[in-house]
Amino acid sequence: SPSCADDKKRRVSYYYDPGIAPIDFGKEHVMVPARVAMAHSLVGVYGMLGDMRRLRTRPATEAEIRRYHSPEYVGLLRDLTPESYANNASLRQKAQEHHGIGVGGDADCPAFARLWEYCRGYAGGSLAAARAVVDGASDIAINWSGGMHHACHAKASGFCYVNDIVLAINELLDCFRRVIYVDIDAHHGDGVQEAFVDSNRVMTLSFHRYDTKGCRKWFFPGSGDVDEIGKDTGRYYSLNVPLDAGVGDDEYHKLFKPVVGKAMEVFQPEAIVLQCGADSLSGDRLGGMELSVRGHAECVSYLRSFNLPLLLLGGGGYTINHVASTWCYETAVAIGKERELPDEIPRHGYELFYENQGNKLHYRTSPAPASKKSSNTAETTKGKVLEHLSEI
Ligand code: ZLM
Ligand code: CA
Ligand code: ZN
Repeated sequence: SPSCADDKKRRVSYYYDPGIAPIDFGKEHVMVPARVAMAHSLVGVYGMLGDMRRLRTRPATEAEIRRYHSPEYVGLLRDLTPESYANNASLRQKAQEHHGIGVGGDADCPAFARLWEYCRGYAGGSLAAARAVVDGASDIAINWSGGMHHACHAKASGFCYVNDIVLAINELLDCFRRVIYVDIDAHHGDGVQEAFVDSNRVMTLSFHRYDTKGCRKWFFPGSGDVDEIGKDTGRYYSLNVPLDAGVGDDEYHKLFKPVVGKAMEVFQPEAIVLQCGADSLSGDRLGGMELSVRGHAECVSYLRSFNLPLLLLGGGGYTINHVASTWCYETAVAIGKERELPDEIPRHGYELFYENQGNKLHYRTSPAPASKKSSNTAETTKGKVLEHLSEI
């Protein structure tokens, strides 16, 4: 169980592939893979690379990706390029109609240059991270380029093509009896939930913004109601914590700690996977939530304190300077050096990106105080989730 003063060091592995920097989803697309390069650059300038084992790995193979995705879909990802998409009508039609890729100039999941390389890279990173904790070489393994929680068996969705999380969890299941998956991205972790919906060896627990169905300001992907709890053998092993827009640190942690604490107690996992989507931060272009960097990172500290093998993955995050600040700080939390990071961002080549946050890691947030109504809703939600957990 978690202890407060948690000064014990952890052996940390870290994956970074410089091939991510030039990946471009298209002009003005909100998903900017270069944010991972920015985070890496901060991790370097803060002197943390020497505190971690660097995971050097090959890209995931087609066979590894087929462990979850359909052969047809994997073949399509391999063959899709902007050129084949433009020139091969049957390939294009297959991509659009059956596999969620393309469709319109503002597509969530476009066919961009080096798409296959990108997918193999981030999936390879999450597989290497899983193997690093399986073989006991590391206590914590980090892949900020992973965390693509919406990708399905045969379909791309919400900027995600290959579900590296499902691949990594399957790798963990070869060695651990039970794995808990916690998802703090502002969006519902629907792809991971779907993959393990009938399993009692994987508990999925997503915190996300959720607007009741039929609501005018419906938030993607629209699933993740508190009453979605899994099927058959997996009943009570999929859990969801829907939140209102605007939730800040205090309200978030009134739910996060009791719910995650109870889940750890009743499920007794042997490993933890934490998707650290940074679109739940204050000021994100898409998320509409109000977490501070410390509030977000508190989720990492809390899960770290259970002293179980821990995978830290990335995810969403659309105000890229906030994303990089957060993942840098969370890397420090993993190695136990967060108190040693100066708040002033050192010069490192990307410093201009941080000007509108005053060149501070911990940029200022201004969450509105929680309303009576939203506090009541949160209490009700907490009660329902704890009730589901009491069925285990
Ligand atoms: N339109 N360009 C989170 C995934 C969220 C579906 C409504 C596209 C956007 C968004 C794309 C440049 C994670 C939906 C949105 C506009 C159908 C979503 C390209 C702006 C742009 O300017 C944009 C032309 C684009 C996409 C906004 N898409 C905002 N929200 C969501 C997907 C992924 O964070 O959870 C994990 C990585 N899609 O709401 C539409 C219904 C496409
Ligand atoms: Ca989530
Ligand atoms: Zn998201």
